[in-house]
Amino acid sequence: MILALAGGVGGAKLAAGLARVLPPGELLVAVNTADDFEHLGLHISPDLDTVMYNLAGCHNPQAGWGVAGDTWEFMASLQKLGGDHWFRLGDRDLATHVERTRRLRSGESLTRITDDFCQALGIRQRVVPMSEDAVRTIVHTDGGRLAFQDYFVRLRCEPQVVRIEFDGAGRAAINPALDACLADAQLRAVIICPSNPYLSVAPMLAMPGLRARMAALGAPVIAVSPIVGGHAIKGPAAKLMMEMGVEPSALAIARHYAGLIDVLVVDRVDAALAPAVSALGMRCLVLDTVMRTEHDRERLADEILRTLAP
Ligand code: FO1
Repeated sequence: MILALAGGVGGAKLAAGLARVLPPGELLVAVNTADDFEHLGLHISPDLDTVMYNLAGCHNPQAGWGVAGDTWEFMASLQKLGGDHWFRLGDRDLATHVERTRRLRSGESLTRITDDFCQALGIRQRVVPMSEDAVRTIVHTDGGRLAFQDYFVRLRCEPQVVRIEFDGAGRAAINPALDACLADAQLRAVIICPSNPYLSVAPMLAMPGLRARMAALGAPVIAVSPIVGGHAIKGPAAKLMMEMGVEPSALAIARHYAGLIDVLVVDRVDAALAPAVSALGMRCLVLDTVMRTEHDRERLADEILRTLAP
């Protein structure tokens, strides 16, 4: 069994690669839900959907989020009516949010709904929200306190970040499937996908017990650096690090995860950092980590899995 922790586009890409190389019953993808929010009366779970669409192979490859070939008639009509149009919901994607919201309101769990959506999309691996409890990322910036999607999408990550809060994380119960996976004697590794460590992975690790359980595992915890050559592959990770006084580098990612991970996967361009990463008490694995093509995702997943004991 392999447990992957994912959030955002980088996480979804590696999760999709793992799904291609592992037997379906041997992968659990636990997904960040701290980016979730209520918008236009709908419950939006961006990271769950990004993982789901990537595993189903129907993701929009340009944006990374949303559905391939989607149309924007709903958004255009909404804009005409003077409605909020800063968060773009494609016509096909909209069906996911409407149906999820309807089922949540009728009392079904996000886990159950996600299971059913995955089945409907032909996904054979298990994808679960990190928790059923609401955890919400609040970004404290030079412009004040912002809900995550206001910071990320509406303001395009422009405000300077002072600190990040995960409202509700301290009271959130780990998803029972994630809990069971961590207790499973067959667990071969936990892979922290190349998701933003501060925005996508940190909310998961802020849930009581998760970090300690991972640090105490017999199985290796492997993280893939989302910083390559001092830059984030996608998104605001490098900008955020600078604003928080950290020089963006794969070594800074190693320091960030020190005490939790056994292995850090860095890109070949960062090979020179390997001795400094190892000096932090973890193994440094140097691979091609940039996933431009579907083949890259599969190859990276395969190379990581090959390093595990049989
Ligand atoms: N990201 C954007 O930058 N702009 C959008 O308009 C946008 C809409 C959107 C709709 C549905 C969805 O599932 C994701 C969407 N995202 C959009 C991506 C998303 O907000 C972020 O990538 C994640 O929350 C960060 O991981």
